[in-house]
Amino acid sequence: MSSLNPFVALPASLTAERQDRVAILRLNRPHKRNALDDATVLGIETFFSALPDDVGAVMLVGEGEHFSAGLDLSELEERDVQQGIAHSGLWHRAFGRLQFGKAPVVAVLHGAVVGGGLELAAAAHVRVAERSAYYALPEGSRGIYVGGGGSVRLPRLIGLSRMMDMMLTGRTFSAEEGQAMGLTTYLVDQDKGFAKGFELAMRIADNAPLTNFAVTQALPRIAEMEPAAGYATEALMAAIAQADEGAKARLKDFLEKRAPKVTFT
Ligand code: 1HE
Repeated sequence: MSSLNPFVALPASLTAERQDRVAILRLNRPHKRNALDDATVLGIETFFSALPDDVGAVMLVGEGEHFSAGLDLSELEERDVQQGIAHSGLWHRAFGRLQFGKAPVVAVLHGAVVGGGLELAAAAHVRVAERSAYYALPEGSRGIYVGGGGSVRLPRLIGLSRMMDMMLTGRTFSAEEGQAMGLTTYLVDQDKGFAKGFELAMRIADNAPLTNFAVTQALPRIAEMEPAAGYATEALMAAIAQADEGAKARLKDFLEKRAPKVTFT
């Protein structure tokens, strides 16, 4: 392990380290169940803004028994409308940096993944759940509303009706239910999440950078386009990716039998 970037100062609630080409960002406020205060959200923005070029993937994990208890409710002071908009904007900026940053992000979820913690997880590109994970949007019962991009990202992940159900009834979904509804794409036993997440992050870091760019930056935008614009953008992205020297070398490796075949395990 080596220090990620000595020039970036992170708040005490976040720690960053590096293993190979994978950067690991850890929510490290377990005594507050990794509740997200302003300093932590700003730190997330700083971390993803300053990611070194040679980092190929990021892992996002939570220290302690829970991934994150969401918004730090003790900071919910009296805000006027203008301040409320600015606060939500801070979250949007930080999670946008994560989603549209330099490297794909694998989130490993366990314990409570609730409110803003679920919004944070939803901004990642791949989600791995341990069996202890559970998901809720308790904003309804707190008299507030999601503010970290949940209205945009969560209906696309789990469907509008499920999100409405979660917010109106305070319903909690289990790790198995989250997996079945597409909130996560890997479900592993307790304490196996880090190893699975790291294995996936290493594989992602090995991809051609242009392909990772296409998947994380172009694909979600193309998916939102009207089909004719989507096909045209896809054609451009495909042509750019395949013209890359790295892609040509990978194809040559396969055709000359040096690259692994697709396997099913
Ligand atoms: C907190 C927070 C928090 C814990 N803000 N301090 N989120 C919620 O409504 C979830 C609120 N939290 C909980 O329901 C529970 O804490 C948990 C289920 C996550 C964990 O339970 P447990 O029994 O392991 O821990 P605990 O005893 O409840 O909490 C330990 C400490 O963390 C305690 O502080 P202490 O000083 O008494 O030790 C708690 O007060 C503190 N803590 N969660 C502040 N969230 C951009 S808008 C997003 C809107 C939202 O995210 S709303 C959802 C808020």
